[in-house]
Amino acid sequence: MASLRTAFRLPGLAKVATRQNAFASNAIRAYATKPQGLKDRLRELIPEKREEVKKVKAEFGDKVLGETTVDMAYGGMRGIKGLIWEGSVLDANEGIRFRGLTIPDCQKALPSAEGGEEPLPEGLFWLLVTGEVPTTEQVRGLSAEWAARAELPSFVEELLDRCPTSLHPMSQLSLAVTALQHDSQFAKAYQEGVHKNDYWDTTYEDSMDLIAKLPNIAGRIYQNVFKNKGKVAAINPNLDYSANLANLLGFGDNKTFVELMRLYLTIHSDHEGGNVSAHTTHLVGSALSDPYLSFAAGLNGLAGPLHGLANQEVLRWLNKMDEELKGDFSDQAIKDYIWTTLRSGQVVPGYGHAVLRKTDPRYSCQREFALKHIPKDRLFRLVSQVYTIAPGILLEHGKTKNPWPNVDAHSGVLLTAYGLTEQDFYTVLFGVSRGLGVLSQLIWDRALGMPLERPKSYSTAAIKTMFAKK
Ligand code: HAX
Repeated sequence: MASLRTAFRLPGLAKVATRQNAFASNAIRAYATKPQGLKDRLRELIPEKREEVKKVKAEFGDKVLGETTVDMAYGGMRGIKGLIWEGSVLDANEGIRFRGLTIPDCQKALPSAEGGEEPLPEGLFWLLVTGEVPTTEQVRGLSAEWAARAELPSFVEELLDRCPTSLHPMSQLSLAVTALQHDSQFAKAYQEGVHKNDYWDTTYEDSMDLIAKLPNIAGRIYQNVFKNKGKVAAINPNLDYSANLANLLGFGDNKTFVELMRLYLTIHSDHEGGNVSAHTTHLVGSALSDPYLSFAAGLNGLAGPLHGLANQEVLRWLNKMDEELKGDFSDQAIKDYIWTTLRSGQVVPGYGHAVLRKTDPRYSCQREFALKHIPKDRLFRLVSQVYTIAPGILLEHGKTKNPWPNVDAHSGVLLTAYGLTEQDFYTVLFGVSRGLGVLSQLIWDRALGMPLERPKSYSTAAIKTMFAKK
């Protein structure tokens, strides 16, 4: 782990990181009484990073990143290189790297809970914010800090309690996050005339508050909608973020489910900057909308069936297959079912990706988890069988650029195996995790003075005028 820590620091930060290590044990021991540990580290990093970006812009500012074709403009801007995102990079064949670390690297390097094996999402957040692998003590400190910030204002609890149970859980999540804007420190500081150099400070505070409150929101939605307004457990300050979330959902006694939550919240957090939820949060934040408004916008994008809602759609599709095939899971029956989906003009949910061209490593690590913990689960075996069949059919169908499964093809099966069978809730868990990625970037957006985002658009008439004669 020590070598990974050394190997994967942000470029240009090695000196500070070494200094950090030198005083780490004292600083970290003091963490319990000094809950600003991560913020202190961030405060040290920001001037260096500002300097680095200034130099990069001065040296490479006029270099060309790529060209834009008319097809790209009509084609959802696929592949246009026009965003800066610090926390993660997605490679078409390899998949995601968080600050240089693959998912298996994170599983090895990031601290786990006592008695657990999976990485703690607190560690991933620290890594995303600082570019450094945190110590176990730093991660424990973050768990404690989030627990201390977790309480919801009573009007947000009431708002959720008044929602009809027929309102989709993602709409309720977005509503609650928007309502939390009432207490935004960023919005208040802006009204009071804060200097732009200090925007990052209240963005950090809002982001930490918001992340801390997400489990309470998710737990309340789950209990209200699916458990007939069941009692929501209290946050336990001695537990980590995922264990508290599992408790709030009512699955805290199941150690493997808690481990699943730790893995789930880690791998769903960040997927570079261009995906809908990440880009939307970043875009809305660029108008200096505060973190609550920015993240609520991102959640509204995550709630689309081509993005995060695909995890719900996968389970519906599998259950419908189960129902229609009446237990006949022969390869031929599954092939026919997939072809029926395609011929009716629908997508095979959980398959394909705008960037990836191989099996999503987030799928693979969930498959590993299933092979370890639920190898004989009926639905898992069905998902595994679909994995051997669907790519071939999608290739034969000839449209999809990537016939391989993405993260959403697997997550619902694991949740179902542990009793969390309410598919409409799945994207809420994705949303809790996504907060870690997009809010860590939002802090850097404000620290680096990222400006208002405003790409150029053209009408079809303008395109014709530009190129018709050429
Ligand atoms: N089933 C059927 N057709 C598919 C397909 C699938 N799984 N994936 C792509 N296609 C189709 C597209 O609809 C498109 O058809 P048209 O030319 O008729 O418009 C064609 O293949 C080319 O699409 P593409 O370039 O391969 O894919 P895109 O970059 O346009 O879209 C999507 C990427 C993920 C949206 C797409 O693969 C899809 O709809 N997949 C199913 C839904 C899904 O699983 N979404 C979750 C993605 C991961 C994620 O964001 N999680 O949150």
